[in-house]
Amino acid sequence: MQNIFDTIKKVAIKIDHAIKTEDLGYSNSENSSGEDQLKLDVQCDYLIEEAFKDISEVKALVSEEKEGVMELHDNGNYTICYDPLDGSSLVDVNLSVGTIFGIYEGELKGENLVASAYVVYGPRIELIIATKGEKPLLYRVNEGVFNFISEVTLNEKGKLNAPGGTQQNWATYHKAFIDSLFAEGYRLRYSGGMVPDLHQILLKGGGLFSYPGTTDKPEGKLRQLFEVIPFAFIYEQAGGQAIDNNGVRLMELVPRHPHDTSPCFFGSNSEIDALKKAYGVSQ
Ligand code: AHM
Ligand code: MG
Repeated sequence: MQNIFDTIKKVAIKIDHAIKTEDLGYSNSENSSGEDQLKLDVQCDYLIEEAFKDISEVKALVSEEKEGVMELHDNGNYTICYDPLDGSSLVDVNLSVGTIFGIYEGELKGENLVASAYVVYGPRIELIIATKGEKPLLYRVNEGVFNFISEVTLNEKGKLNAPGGTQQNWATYHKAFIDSLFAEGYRLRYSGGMVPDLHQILLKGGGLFSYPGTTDKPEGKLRQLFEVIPFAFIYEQAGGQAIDNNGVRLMELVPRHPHDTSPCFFGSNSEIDALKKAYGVSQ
């Protein structure tokens, strides 16, 4: 596994360089979710594929930017599911973006995720790595090297509210709940990139990030294998919770297709407990 984390560190530096130097135009292709791919999405996907292809522990790769599973080494133990450049449409306005990795052993489902990691490309490059039974670890790049900074722990209750999805398409009970948080004094913190938005809540001690099912997207937008499950693992390891609209732990998700999505809510305990109450789902 260390080999995989070292590879993530190396490729993160290359992706950061690509973000800073590559063409920001569209490619001539769509990804599996029907979204136009930027040249940068395709380039970052290629950098990750190249970085992992000779690592014998890696059985297969599944990417947000590829249709199917890319088999690598028959005897490898791990399948790495990744979103090469989450929030890539924010690069042209110079906001932070990220890369997300979920490392699975066996069948691709939440309970088989054994580690996850994400990189934030912002004013600085930061990396969070989470493994079973341990608090997530924060690293920051200094002169091309990732240095360990600290463990990350969520407080029981936070102050930030990051409400995703188009409000016009929210359910009334969801809008009422989000409004109640603001009425209680929560502050809006939402950039439109789940990596920096979830990173901010994690490092500032807590709050709520939501991307609900909406009338136009009843199953939400965020993808289970590369986005939802890896972050659910990190939030739980940090002492928080991550659930779907039925109050079920996102770690229990079993995707039927690599690109399946799910409504998702990540936060510290107080906000997630309040959300369960508002949604009328069990505690
Ligand atoms: P992407 O993987 O195509 O970049 O999409 C994921 C991003 C998330 O980072 C963010 O939370 C969400 O899409 C925002 O989407 P929207 O603005 O469509 O609500
Ligand atoms: Mg994404």
